[in-house]
Amino acid sequence: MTAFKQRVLSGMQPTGNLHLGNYLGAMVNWVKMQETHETLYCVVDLHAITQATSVWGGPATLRKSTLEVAAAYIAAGIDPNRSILFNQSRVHQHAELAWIFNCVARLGWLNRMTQFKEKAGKDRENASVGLYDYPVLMAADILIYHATHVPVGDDQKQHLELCRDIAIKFNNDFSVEFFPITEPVIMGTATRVMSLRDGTKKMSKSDPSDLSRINLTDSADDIAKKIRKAKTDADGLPAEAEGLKGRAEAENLVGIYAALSDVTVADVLKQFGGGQFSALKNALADLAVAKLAPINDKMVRLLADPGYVEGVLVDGAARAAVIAEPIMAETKKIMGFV
Ligand code: AQP
Repeated sequence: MTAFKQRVLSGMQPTGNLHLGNYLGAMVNWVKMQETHETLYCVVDLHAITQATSVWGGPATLRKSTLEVAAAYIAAGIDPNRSILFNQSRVHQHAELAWIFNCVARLGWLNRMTQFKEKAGKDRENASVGLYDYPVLMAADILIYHATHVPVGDDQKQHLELCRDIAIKFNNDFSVEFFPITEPVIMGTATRVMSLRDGTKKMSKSDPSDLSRINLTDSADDIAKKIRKAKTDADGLPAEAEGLKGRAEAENLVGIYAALSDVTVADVLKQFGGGQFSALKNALADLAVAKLAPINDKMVRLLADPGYVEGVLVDGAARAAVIAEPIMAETKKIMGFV
């Protein structure tokens, strides 16, 4: 069995403000993994353009959002000296490997992807081919670095299974052990943060209601307002986690509190169980502001010097390409390209 270097890759789309779901589901783990792994984090701008131009906003917005997401990474604790931080479109091997993987992945595999069905909605015929192909590009993002671990939120589980299927098929087709079988890292108490307005929907950048999510750039007043208005049910908070079953909104608020304070759901219920939601909501608003305000302040300071942020991306892309180029060259050699 080939021993692969422990390497982490993950990314987020520059399609709007990052929110608490992106932060707790993925970024908190990204920061921790810098301690234990070689880490690469990218702003996945090629993924952003898979949606309608009205969603990603066109050239000026793409540029601005890419720098904002990169600034958010740094502000949340990604150290550009320790991690390789870059934007995907600067390293052309992502797109090159994606083409090869298009010829490895099977239509039947892609037809099962639930995120495409959700994002394409009823107007499926009008969705871009890129949106359909999104998981194949994601597999290329990961495997072009031979990444062994990918920290993501729970919603990305199916895409990571596809990435493993592509690696296995490539290795089998060419009788090699070239691509690693990547492990998803889905950890923490908030792997799926739900909308504050509807506990059955995940918190998402594209939800039309801004009240549904806490953005990393929200002011303290906005955060407090959104948490105060968060949907709950008529019962108070239970003393035990069992009592949260079937109560999606209550479970979500308790889970967010647990994740932000780095304690268990049981610990939160020890403190707030038996009481009304208002006590938990007040404490949660204070906690969210305490955690997010320093990130927001740092983002504002970083974005005052966009040249610095862009320089980080340019430097990161050069370092990423040093890893990607030989893996691309070897892939072509294995396949017989002259
Ligand atoms: N609600 C969530 N809870 C936990 N993790 C989440 N992630 C996203 N939403 C939640 C994780 O954040 C990472 C980056 O996601 P992305 O920006 O690439 O795209 P997404 O998953 O499509 O995020 P959104 O907010 O839902 O964007 P839109 O609305 O544009 O589709 C991933 O690791 C994801 O798991």
